[in-house]
Amino acid sequence: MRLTTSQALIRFLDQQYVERDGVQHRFFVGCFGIFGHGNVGGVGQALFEYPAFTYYQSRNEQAMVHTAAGYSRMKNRLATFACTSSIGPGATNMLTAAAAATINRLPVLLLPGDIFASRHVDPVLQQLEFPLAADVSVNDCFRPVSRFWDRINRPEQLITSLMQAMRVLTSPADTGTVTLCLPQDVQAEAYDFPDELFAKRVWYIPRPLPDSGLMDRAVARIRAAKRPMIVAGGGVIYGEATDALRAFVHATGIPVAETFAGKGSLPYNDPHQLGAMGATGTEGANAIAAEADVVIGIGTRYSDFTTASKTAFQNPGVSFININIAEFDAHKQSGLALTGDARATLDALGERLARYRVETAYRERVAAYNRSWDEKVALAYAPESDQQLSQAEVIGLVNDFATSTDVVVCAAGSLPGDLHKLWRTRDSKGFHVEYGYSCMGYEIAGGLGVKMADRAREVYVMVGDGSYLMMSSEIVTSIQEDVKLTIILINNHGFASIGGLSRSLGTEGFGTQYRARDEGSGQLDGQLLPVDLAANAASLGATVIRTSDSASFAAALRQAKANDTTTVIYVETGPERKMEGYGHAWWEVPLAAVSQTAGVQEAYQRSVDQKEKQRHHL
Ligand SMILES: Cc1ncc(C[n+]2csc(CCOP(=O)(O)OP(=O)(O)O)c2C)c(N)n1
Ligand SMILES: [Mg+2]
Repeated sequence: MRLTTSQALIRFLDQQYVERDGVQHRFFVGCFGIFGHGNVGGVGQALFEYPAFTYYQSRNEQAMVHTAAGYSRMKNRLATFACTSSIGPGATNMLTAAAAATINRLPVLLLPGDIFASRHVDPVLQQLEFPLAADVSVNDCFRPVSRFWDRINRPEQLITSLMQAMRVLTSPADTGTVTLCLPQDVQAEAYDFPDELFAKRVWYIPRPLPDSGLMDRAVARIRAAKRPMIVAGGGVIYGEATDALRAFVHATGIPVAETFAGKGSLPYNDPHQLGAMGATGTEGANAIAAEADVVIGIGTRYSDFTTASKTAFQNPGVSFININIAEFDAHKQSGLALTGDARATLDALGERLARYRVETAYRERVAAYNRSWDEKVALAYAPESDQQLSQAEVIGLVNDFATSTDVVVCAAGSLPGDLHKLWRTRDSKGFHVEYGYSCMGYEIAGGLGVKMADRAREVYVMVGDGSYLMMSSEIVTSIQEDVKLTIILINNHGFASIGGLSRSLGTEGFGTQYRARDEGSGQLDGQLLPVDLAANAASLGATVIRTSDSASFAAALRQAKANDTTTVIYVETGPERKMEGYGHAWWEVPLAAVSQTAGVQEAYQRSVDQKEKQRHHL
């Protein structure tokens, strides 16, 4: 079939399916894009001529990739979008979100335009010339943030490259950002492509089991354990292993603590549920982790927030068993690596562990932690005064109002830690906090993808003023596509999270408030900036409700639910009523070894003490 590179590409994408557990899913639901000279006559023309493959417009290339990632996370990686950009800035705008998708192990297909393969007109508008090597363009920046990268310099290269692209995108172990750079001239060049390229193709997603000998060892180790615990990561949810996990913990009594991506693996009120793990962890999770003799990590990357910067697991004899589809992660913490599918492995382990059960006293202690934590949550939710709301009260109001299947979306600032601790998650897809890259700007763009993936759920995007100012543009896309979001915009006049961090390091919140430059001091410590974010949101087309206290906030939630377009609930929160850290809830950030400030010197000494607790787990 004689087609341009771009036409062949779009036809191919339209025919890709994945199959897991006997169910097929269309893998690409369409293509997001912003056109420029680097793609308008290529991929743009192909989309124009092939409307069955839906084109979606975005305001910002970074945002559209976040939307694709949010969508694929909500679909447990069984579907995603392609994203087309022009060359140069349109392409590099996608870099941040490309890294975010790869870190979060989410499939997205990027199609950045690239400089002319012919080189005849170099330097084309927006080309960065690299004097030492003529085959380098800004798109080479995508290499370290992609799980597969190629540049299609001849139309027929597409044939082999697409097969690798699909293998990686649909591989639970290898998935992440796939980048196919498309030189702008090659996009429009024709070739006689084989018909088979355009036949329906189903990529089978297997559920492989780990090596049987390793399973024997894992079973022996768990049977000998007195204080085993599970750290549930995103892999439990993406692998749809939550029912298997519940059956496993109910049979064995082994408790569960959850990472950010793993929150929702068990309902918040399951008696085996210890809640959030690590630096933002609950009292119970961190107390049990400190004593655990065997830690079973399932689908987790063991980020520093999870391990409390390697201080969480203090039992001198602690060892790790890691169930992970990616060998890379399965070996972390020197773990016994059960490389395999989370669900299949849990089922098989459960069978082999028949009649194993942790001691009753241990179970009861875990159940007591579960109950006492929920009392702390209730206290945090309860209004402290009828003055300004605190962030915890806002979280409580949203959680109390949301139904069990509604979704909270967040990414950066002080909200993720508070949500990790305080959100009562009742459904495995109810907690969507991007905390692999903690990328300010993900919230609204990612939330758009979440809602596109499941329109039956209300999606509550919780976003700070700092993140909102970085990327609120996708409110416009939500109006354009009639994809309703409820956005809770929390204004605390700057970077409260980093302000708190800065104070804890002795640097007094320097540079973290949105204040004018003061003529006297010459610093940014003057008046609060006269920015009206509510008016800003209204100007983008959202319905905006300004709230000031719990009654007006609760009323706004009801009104937002009745609305059928994107609604922004604006609230200013008061000085932080901070949740304290529990147990080994440390997070390592570097501290100045030399300083004139007493606060910095004291903080440095505290960090030296903490560092003594860091372990290598060899
Ligand atoms: C793109 C990006 N830049 C910088 C940071 C570092 N950072 C983390 S939280 C934060 C402040 C977020 O401010 P806001 O959204 O208002 O939330 P708050 O801290 O006030 O809760 C910053 C600057 C980041 N995570 N992402
Ligand atoms: Mg803020």
